[in-house]
Amino acid sequence: MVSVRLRSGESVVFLAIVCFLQIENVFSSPGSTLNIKNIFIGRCFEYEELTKGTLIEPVKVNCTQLWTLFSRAWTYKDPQSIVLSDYETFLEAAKQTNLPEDKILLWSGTYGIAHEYSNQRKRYVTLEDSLIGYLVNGLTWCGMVCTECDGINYEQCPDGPDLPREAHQAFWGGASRTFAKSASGVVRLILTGTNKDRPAYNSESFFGQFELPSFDTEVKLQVILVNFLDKIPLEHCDTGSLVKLREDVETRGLSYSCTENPLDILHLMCVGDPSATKCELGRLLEAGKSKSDLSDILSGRLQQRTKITSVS
Ligand code: N1C
Repeated sequence: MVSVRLRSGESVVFLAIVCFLQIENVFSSPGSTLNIKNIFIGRCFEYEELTKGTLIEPVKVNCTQLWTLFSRAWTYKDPQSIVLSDYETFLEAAKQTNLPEDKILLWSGTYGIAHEYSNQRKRYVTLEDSLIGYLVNGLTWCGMVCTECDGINYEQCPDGPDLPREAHQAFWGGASRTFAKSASGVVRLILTGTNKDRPAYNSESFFGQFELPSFDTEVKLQVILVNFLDKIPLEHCDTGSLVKLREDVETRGLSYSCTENPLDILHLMCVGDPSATKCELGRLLEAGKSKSDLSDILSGRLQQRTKITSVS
């Protein structure tokens, strides 16, 4: 405890600062999501319905039992003390071993575009599209040691940097490892070379630490390097951290390939921002294409023409 002696004017200022800091603290690290139990169990029942007509095989699980296993990992516990093995029983019970071959999509630093691309399990399947990820995606949870409560801290949960590394990584580390172990065939990984604050590949990321080391040796890793519209590409498939990724993948005996802004991803981004210079109209203009090319785009014949051009 810190004791500070203050004159009366100063004490008002001091109190104001303390109040401000406390409000800041509460807002910067919220407590567990209210009604987390109901949300979890509701999502679990909903998952059976959501996955109909998608790449996911029908799922039959005991939702209340899954909540019991999940909550047992962290309720009535100090969040600092949680380790990956605490979640193992839950992960084992909730894992899907029949995930579709060639359809797993991983991401690192590219959550948004990866989920647009996966299209709610219709095109690809991300961890958040699998049962384990879906149940808790976007939720906050942490426990507290208490006798007269439900063992859940709804006031405040420590931020990642306030936790020991193992506690911080416990859930998503275990979930990522479980997911990667079930992946087979071609596995896609979306990275970005346009973020000035982080390299495209970081061996300390969840991907680097938990997914890459967990792949079956038959897995073929296909990197999709996304250069976001109107951002300067800082890395390319054969430069920067992508070189290290290739080495790390090949050292594990896995096959590796990398493509930069493939057309399907580019078109997806252009849907949200059609006037960006990297979008088709801008690209054609930049390439000095004629006005008739532009009218082809408008009449929907672009793709056909592009295919013909690339063959000839
Ligand atoms: O550290 P990252 O990326 O490489 O982790 C992403 C990687 C994905 O392929 C996922 O399968 O690991 C899996 N994963 C999640 O699915 C996930 N959902 C939410 C890892 N982390 C996940 N989160 C939160 O995002 C988690 O709290 C962690 O801190 C970030 C990781 O994001 P990143 O650095 O962009």
